[in-house]
Amino acid sequence: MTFLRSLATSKGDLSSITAPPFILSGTSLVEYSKFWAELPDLFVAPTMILDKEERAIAVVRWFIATLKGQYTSRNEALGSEKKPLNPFLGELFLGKWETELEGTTILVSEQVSHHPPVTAYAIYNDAYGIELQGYNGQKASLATTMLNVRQVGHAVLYIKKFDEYYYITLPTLHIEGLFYGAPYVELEQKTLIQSSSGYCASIEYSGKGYFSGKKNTFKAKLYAPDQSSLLYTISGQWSGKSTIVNEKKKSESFFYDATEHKVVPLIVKPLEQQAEYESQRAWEKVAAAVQVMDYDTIHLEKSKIENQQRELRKKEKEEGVKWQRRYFELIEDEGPLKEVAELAGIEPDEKVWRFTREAFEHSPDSKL
Ligand code: HCR
Repeated sequence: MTFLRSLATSKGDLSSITAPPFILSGTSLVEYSKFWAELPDLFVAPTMILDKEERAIAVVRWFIATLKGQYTSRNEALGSEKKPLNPFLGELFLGKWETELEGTTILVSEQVSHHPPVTAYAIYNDAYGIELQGYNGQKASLATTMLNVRQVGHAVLYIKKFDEYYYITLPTLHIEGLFYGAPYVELEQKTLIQSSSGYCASIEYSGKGYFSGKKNTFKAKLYAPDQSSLLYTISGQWSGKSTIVNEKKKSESFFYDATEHKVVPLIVKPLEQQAEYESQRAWEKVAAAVQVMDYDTIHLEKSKIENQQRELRKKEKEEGVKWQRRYFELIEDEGPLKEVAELAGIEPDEKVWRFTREAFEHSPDSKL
């Protein structure tokens, strides 16, 4: 009852929901940025493709491949969707992927706002000259049987060799199964991936039934610059198999199989080497209590962190200072990205969070 009441009164702020212990996760939301690059081979693949159209397809393939981790991995590993820990302001999650062919891919994820919650991230691989950065927050509303979640923010993929940007919007989602205590995510509406080269992909999502009767289905259309013609239609399940149709040749071929691709685990420093503001170290005691469903300890340890944060905010107020974000800054976007967003008719955010790579590289945090 407390859970249902807290859902009804959450006023769009997911962090205010009090979930029962079996729905709690010991993982902070700041960790979720890793899902963008758990498949480093697909992440760097577009950098090796000279043809713009083929490159745009490779970007769509990478994007589709990220969805399984982002939206179904808790269900697969833990049996249902879970409520992540609410990151505190300044919380960091750092790590790297080391793979034989792709080399090092680095992840920097930071909680840049607490009210409303916003996480910013940067992921880059210098050997291949590719970088993804973005930020996201969530606005929720309760419908009769489900929780609707609209994502705020966007991601930007940059390929250095071609000086090419891809502006990526985030899907809306809803959480079903709440009243049976077995929540799961379904994606809805669409994602746009607009390239500075002009190519644009529109990816529509549907749950069970609408496109094919199968869960987690999507239909993506890749358009030529200026939306002059439809080049490809890609469809199938983002958590399973999909195919691509070349609309000129009317030929169909294999696109992606999410069940075949193995994720590469992110390497995170051992807890004792992490700074106290790093996510896994900061939440260590809460995460351990979540494991054994010890609700009193969860509550006690969470309160310690929350009180510490309250004290910090109070002190800042008294001293008339503002919390300095570590590696991201909120700027007015006057650069090329604004034009890329406008190409797809996307209203760009007035101010955007952008990575300050120099600050990160000059800090001890960059020793991963
Ligand atoms: C909605 C959600 C928190 C936000 C999670 C986001 C949107 C975060 C950014 C990632 O890139 C993508 C992503 C994936 C998750 O599926 C999504 C979470 C699913 C559930 C969680 C709610 C806050 C949980 C509410 C409590 C439930 C179980 C009632």
